[in-house]
Amino acid sequence: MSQKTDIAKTCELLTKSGSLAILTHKNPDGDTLGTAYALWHTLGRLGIRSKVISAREFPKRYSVIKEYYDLNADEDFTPDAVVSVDCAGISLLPQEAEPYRDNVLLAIDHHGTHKDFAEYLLLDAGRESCAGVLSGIIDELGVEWDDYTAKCLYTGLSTDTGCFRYTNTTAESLELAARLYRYNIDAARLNYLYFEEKSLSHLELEREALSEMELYLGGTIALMVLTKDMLARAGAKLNDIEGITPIPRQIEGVKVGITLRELDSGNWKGSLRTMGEPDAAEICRKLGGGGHPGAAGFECSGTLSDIKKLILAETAAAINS
Ligand SMILES: [Mn+2]
Repeated sequence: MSQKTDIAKTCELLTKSGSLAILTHKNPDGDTLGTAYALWHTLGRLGIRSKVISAREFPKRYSVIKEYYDLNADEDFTPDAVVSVDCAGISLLPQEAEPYRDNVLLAIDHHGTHKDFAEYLLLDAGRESCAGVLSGIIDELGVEWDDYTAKCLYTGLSTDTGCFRYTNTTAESLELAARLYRYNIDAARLNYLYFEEKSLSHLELEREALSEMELYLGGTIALMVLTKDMLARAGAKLNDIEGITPIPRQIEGVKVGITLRELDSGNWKGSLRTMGEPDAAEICRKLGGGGHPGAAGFECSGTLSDIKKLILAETAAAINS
């Protein structure tokens, strides 16, 4: 059981450590990366050494914040303590975090479905992004923001809110965005990279997935499947898949958009998107996953047809309840 903690105690934990490892979740997204790099940068300004531990396969669109880290980070030390950001459970840590996973001192998170694994937990489930949670920590630490801090925080804030379009976007999100716009972040360019640019492979994959998309329950559920074969045909890497999961929900009348993707391990990863109602996290929890009301996921083994039946039954039950 994690001990719930507040921002003051979080700052104490962060600053009393001589050096830190910062863990992101696997299949890293803009929020976990933006938060991790902003935390690394902030600690550095306090004279505390840290390094970001993330999956080796890095989403190319975020190189815009990684480049600065790669140029300036000094990873040649053994950390005294470990902190995770935006990670809702120990099973969501990447392989690269293996040496650290049993000794996580502090988890900073915003997932309502967080499953305890760290000694201390700072959880703000009402916050749109982990970057938003971190923005309060940086202020409490008394560290001034700079352009890089702002770029990292904007990356987390904008990607977790779908560029301020999802139901988790609040007045507080937009206030944070307004503050970030006062720095030199070139938001238009970041928005292009995060929300518009697609590789040709991505579009090939999208075309094939769209042609086989299925509708259920009077058109209220749309289900899209991405198999390993489809990825291979399109020449798509993990990098190319980001941004594909919101597609099924874009169809008029669809309440729940489901994407099932075959993983290298043969397992299936499900991603659900809703308008917050029905609660995607509640549905995914039935299959051992979790997330947010508007966006959630799960991973399981089995045949595609069995998993389809399972997730469609749970989704239909949630829509009909
Ligand atoms: Mn997040």
